[in-house]
Amino acid sequence: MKENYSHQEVEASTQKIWEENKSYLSTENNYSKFNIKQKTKFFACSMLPYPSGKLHMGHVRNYTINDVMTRYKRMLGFNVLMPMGWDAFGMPAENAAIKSNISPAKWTYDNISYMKKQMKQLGLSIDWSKEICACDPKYYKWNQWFFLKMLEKGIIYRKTQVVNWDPIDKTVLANEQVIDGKGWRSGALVEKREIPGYYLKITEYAEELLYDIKHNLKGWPQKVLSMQENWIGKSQGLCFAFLHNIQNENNELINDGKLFVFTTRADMIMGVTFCVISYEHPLATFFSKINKEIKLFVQECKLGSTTEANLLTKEKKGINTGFTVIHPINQEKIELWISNYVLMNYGNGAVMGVPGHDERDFHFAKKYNIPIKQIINVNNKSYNIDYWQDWYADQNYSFLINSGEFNGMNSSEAIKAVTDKIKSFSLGDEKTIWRLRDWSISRQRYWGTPIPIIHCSVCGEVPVPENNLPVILPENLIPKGTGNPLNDCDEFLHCYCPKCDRVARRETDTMDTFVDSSWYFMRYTSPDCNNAMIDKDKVSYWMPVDHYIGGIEHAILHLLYARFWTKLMRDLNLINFDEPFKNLLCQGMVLNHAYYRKNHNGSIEYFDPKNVENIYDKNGEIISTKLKSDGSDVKYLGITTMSKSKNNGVDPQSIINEWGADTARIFIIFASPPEQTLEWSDQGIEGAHKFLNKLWKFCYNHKSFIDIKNINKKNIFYNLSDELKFLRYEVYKILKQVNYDYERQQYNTVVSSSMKLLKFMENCNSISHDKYSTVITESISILLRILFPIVPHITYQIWHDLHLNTVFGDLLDAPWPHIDEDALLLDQIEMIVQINGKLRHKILVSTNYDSDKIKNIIINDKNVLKFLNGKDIKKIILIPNKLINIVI
Ligand code: ANZ
Ligand code: ZN
Repeated sequence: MKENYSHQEVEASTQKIWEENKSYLSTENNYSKFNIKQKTKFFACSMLPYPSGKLHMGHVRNYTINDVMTRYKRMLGFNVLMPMGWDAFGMPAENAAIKSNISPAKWTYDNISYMKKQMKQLGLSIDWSKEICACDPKYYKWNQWFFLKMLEKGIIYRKTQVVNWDPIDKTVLANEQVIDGKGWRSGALVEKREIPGYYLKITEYAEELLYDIKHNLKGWPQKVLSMQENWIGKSQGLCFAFLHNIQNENNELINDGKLFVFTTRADMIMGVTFCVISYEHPLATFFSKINKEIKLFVQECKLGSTTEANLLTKEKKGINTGFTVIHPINQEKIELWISNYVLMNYGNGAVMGVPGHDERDFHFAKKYNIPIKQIINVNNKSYNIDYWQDWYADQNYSFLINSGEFNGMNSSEAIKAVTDKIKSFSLGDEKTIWRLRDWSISRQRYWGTPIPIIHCSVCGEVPVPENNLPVILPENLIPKGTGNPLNDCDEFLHCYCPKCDRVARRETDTMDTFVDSSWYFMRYTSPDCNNAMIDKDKVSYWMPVDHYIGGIEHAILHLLYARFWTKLMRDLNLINFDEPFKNLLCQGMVLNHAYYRKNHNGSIEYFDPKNVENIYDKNGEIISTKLKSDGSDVKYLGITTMSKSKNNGVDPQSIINEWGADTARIFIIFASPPEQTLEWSDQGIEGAHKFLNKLWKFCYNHKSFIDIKNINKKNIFYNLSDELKFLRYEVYKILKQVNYDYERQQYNTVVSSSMKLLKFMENCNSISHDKYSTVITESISILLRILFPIVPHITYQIWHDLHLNTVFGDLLDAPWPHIDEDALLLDQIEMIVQINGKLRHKILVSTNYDSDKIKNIIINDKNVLKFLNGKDIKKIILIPNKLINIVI
């Protein structure tokens, strides 16, 4: 063993050994060495990265957590799999191509090879034989195959979709490319266009997706489950009609004279003072034909983005149509309004306005002077029309007033009574509606899976025959930002109709990249399978994923689509389980300080924290911050997510180079529990490195004590000194805690426990005792094993150098240490040592000792002596089995 720890040497040589031994190659037939029983599989998987260029700290954190989990499980005897792949299709590659004039393919493959190298340097236990890449035809062929199957089954259908159209660049924009209603590149006012696209019927699975959230995802964070539940948004209510006699140009009643609305609060029907329709409602379309003002209003509403989120935050505007509809219970005339707060594609695109008790309606009515009517009451609360109070919408303690025959009813009684009445008039019925929409999978982009469709002038849209798959995406095109370059690529466009053999045109839309990420984790189990989407045996061996790890930003769409896709594959008999991920861990964000300065022209410039110096006051509070280069002032923004835009990212590569992968890993693991945010700290990195140095040094200094002959002998640990007994007691107490923490993924406290353990070992003075070697060998072997999942290189090297593999085998598969219950059965007890009433120390003493002996031990203890500092002891008070107070 070398005297000094060199992370470069250690990491390079251990990584080489693992590479040569193919240490992370997984198989489905992994029998334990020691018995014939097959090992239990454990599949832990990180959300696959987008190959953006180089790893960022968020990646490093994600994969380190994954790696720690996998290595730990492997030592417990599980047959583990940790794969990796690339979410290699998507827009950033196109944007990079526009900027630097290289093809998205080249850009992507270069990034992949760099990031893969970085992952290897991190010492991740990835089985690279399972690697998949979304832009590889070997992979996306099966997106296409599955598309055809879904089309056959009627799960995929074609309809028009509204898209953002940039009239200058003549291209469709993604929502994130629309900034303040303008195209990101051209600055042109974005228009809405209707074009055809393919949809997947996820709504047909809404009920099951919801059911499984409630019953079959016990290993998921509650927060993610609620987000998914809200997204699916099951809503039960009453759909009913207000009658009217509004007629179109041809004197025909519009919609048969019925304005249908959907409400979840039928109990409030007597509070209706107006109705509101969406500006896209057929009635609104008619009104804008006959009324100029309405026409202008509708046009104004149409501008801007198409997303629901944007609509919800927009200022609520309305216009009175001048028409009325009839209230179904009291026959009163009700004003009809148009507003941008009603969504056309939810419910009926029309609502009943109850301004007395719905907050949105309340503000709308106040803005436009529409009457407000109180119809529900809560005892002892007084209603004031001037401002909104939350109890106005109360459903638990309220009862109806001013509601005729429904007066005095509580909410649920009234909902039932109103519903029955409406039904008896044949004006409506109970209805369940969903927020979830079918999944639009067509993208008017180049860098994605080509949709396997051929357009024939005679036969229409014809699916590409299965045996002609894959439809290969040309890799040499360079998008210019003015539309999909496939549209100009004759080689790609030109084809023959599979039905009639006429010259035809290939579809140029590609698939949403969420398709790629909806099933890649299954493909990991058989990435080379070329006659099927997945190898049935292998997928049924490995799936479901035992632990899925990734960012909370994917809590909704990616995870919902992956769950849906799994159910589709099940219904095609490809797999036989319902849910893809048993457990889910969403790791927290990585944060760093951020500094900025407002420049003369008003722009904000952010500075890399590396280049900024903090000036502290006596209490350690920052008083000013300056640029190191020229001492000029910059402002401190606070701690925030590491990001390019704030210039506060820390490049993992520089940390690996300077401090080593193990330091980076242990810092990240130690800094906070996986689910919580992690604050970057340079001192933290230094501290982590110091600890690894200490570990190395301790092991180096004890190499001559290593006693591999006796370590496995039965009954070796008797006749120990008290101190050695205490040490073993501490070792096993810590091991017990560590086991518990590993199981609940509380890895940060595994690190603090390891630090504590090393301290105990360092403080043990029984070097001359004849059992010291055995006890210290045992302690070292346990410490190295509990640290191995976190810092695999240094521990692997030491393990090897101390020849511990000759007793326990290779550290990768070394058996996890068993708890020696005897070591925990201490005939000793922990006593608190106070000096002048202040807690100064804790000490373990034998329960057999009398008080004189205990006093004697305590006043001679190194730590206590430090506090006594040579002063005379006036009195010693001893409370047996508890406490000793020394008065000086
Ligand atoms: C009157 C009312 C009073 C309502 C009240 C709610 C609360 P959830 O639960 O999310 O499904 N609504 C119906 N269709 C709408 C549309 N297309 N655009 C905007 N809002 C619409 O919401 C259902 C409620 O949202 C419905 O019940 C309706 O307003 C409104 F105190 O009717 B409610
Ligand atoms: Zn044809």
